[in-house]
Amino acid sequence: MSLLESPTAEPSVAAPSSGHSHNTALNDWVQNIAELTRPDRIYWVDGSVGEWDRLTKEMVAQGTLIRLNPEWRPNSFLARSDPDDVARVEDRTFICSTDPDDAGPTNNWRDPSIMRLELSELFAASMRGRTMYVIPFSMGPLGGDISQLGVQITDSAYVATSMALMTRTGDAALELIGPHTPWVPALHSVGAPLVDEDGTRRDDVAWPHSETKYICHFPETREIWSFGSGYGGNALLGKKCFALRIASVMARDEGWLAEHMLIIKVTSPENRVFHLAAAFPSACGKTNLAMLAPSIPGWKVETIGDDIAWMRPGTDGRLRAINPERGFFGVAPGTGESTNPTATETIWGNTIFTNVALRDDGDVWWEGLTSTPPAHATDWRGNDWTPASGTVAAHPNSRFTVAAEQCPSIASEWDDPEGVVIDAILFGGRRPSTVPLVSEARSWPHGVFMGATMASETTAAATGQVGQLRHDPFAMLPFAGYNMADYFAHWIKMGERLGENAPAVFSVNWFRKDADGGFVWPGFSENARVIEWIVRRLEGAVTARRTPIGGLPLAHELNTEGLDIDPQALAGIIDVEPDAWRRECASVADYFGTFDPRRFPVALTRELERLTRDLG
Ligand code: GTP
Ligand code: SPV
Ligand code: MN
Repeated sequence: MSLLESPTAEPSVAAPSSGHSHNTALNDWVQNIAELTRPDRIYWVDGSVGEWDRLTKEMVAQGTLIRLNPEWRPNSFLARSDPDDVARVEDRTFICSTDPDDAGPTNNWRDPSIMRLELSELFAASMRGRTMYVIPFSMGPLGGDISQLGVQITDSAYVATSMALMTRTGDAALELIGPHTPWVPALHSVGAPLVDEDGTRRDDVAWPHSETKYICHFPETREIWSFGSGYGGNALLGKKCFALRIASVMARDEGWLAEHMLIIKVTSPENRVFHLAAAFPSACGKTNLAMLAPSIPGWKVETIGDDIAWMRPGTDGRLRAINPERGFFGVAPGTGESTNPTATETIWGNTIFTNVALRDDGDVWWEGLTSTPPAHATDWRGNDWTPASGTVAAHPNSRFTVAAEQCPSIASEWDDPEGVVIDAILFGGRRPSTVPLVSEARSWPHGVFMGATMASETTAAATGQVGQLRHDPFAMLPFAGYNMADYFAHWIKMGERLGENAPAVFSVNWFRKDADGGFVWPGFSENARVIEWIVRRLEGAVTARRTPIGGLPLAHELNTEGLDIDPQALAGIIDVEPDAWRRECASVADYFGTFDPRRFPVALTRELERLTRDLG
């Protein structure tokens, strides 16, 4: 049966393949949402290959997807979004806790009962003429102790197929939701009904969305309501909404961590294995580091996750991490043979591309994929494009969506429900000045200070100005589901609980610029040299020069063999500039002052006092 076949007047609640859930609350929720949103039909996603084929065919017929030339890119598709729906909308993202102080000064807050009313009005009849997809999913390996279950309702087939790549969806997840199993309801509508109040039917467009957008989280009842956008983190609700905003609240309550971090497995030339987690803000290099192909001989990096880490102390008292996702939603521009060959291999096929350019031969292209652009292409808006056009061919936040299994560097442990033991945590952002290439925290509270004082230049991953330096603590500014001061306190507490077993903490910065505005550090595969120094520190094999800001490498202990970098330039990025750091302290003091002192951990105030004093 065609999914978008002839409409019926009343929603039919018969599930085509999977039948209903064993969970009454889930069945009731689906029924209630159908009554509210009034879709033409309800479809329970089963997660089968046949379903993928059917849905993608439907979307090609509808104009939402363009099938790429299978010779170059089998079973792959291009979607072009509406130009007004291209990234996360932070100013439309809300934490709806009863007490506004529980959302804190870094989040937008709405009263939950008022928001619920407003959303109910927006969602009323919002799916008329459309299919309502019910997507059971697991964040994390199916049945794992650290994993969590959710169900997304959406009226977008693009979202349904993307969820199938990004999470473990379908019957297998549905089966795990027993009569008393907790699950997170995640409701999504693009907010573009095909039938009006008066019954007038209109044709669908390639990328339906609404001018009115709301990405709402109810931390106390663990619910997500997202309206009006079909793009990325706004719409794939397992990702930022669940795995970060809602999960961070669960983690606070239950004593674990839900973080905006990649996870890698590093094997040294001596065959010793280490696992690192790293928090960098959006579009600041997580996918690149997660898929690092080291430039230095003997080192191996394997991928466990590229965006989110859930970390919990294990029975042995050590911190264990899983990647709750099943795929990558990676930034396309800047991803190419020279920067991230592993990613270009990963996306050989079975990939959904969004807002990249279309080559005349039916393959995709974006800035940085190849050094020579195609002579002619169709840009992300669907217009003719040539290198002389003076515009970008791919949107700066264009993305690829692909299953993690396709990544040639995926670690065998990536699917292990027990997770991996984390040896070190890295914090980094785009800092053109001040912050050195790498430094080591002297203690857990100092490491939490490094995370809390992170700042980074904004990127195209969110709507708004690009290139503005802003505080982005733990790379979680847009993703913490509760008061950031409480979040800092939770990190301090986790360190107390982990004690001796707490991972080491480092700050890294690939983005220092010289006077001409060029990057000082070559980055990408050369970042392996910094990883080597970090691992050698874990082994106690190299020295960290003690400075007020933390432990810095000695130039001769950083492996620069075969590296083309001016020694003086390198010395400049592994040093402390006292004046710049004094200004940093002033900015951090102002920033810390924005939090409620009753919630703000005194350990961080002490760290700032110590740094200020030590700088003299
Ligand atoms: P989200 O998926 O948005 O959370 O971001 P991410 O951190 O995974 O972003 P990603 O790794 O895709 O970042 C891509 C951008 O970072 C591209 O513009 C890259 O060129 C740039 N980038 C990544 N690594 C480096 C590096 O080592 N040096 C420099 N200069 N740029 C880098
Ligand atoms: C980010 O912005 O950090 C992303 C992309 O990972 S999105 O899923 O759109 O939030
Ligand atoms: Mn991200």
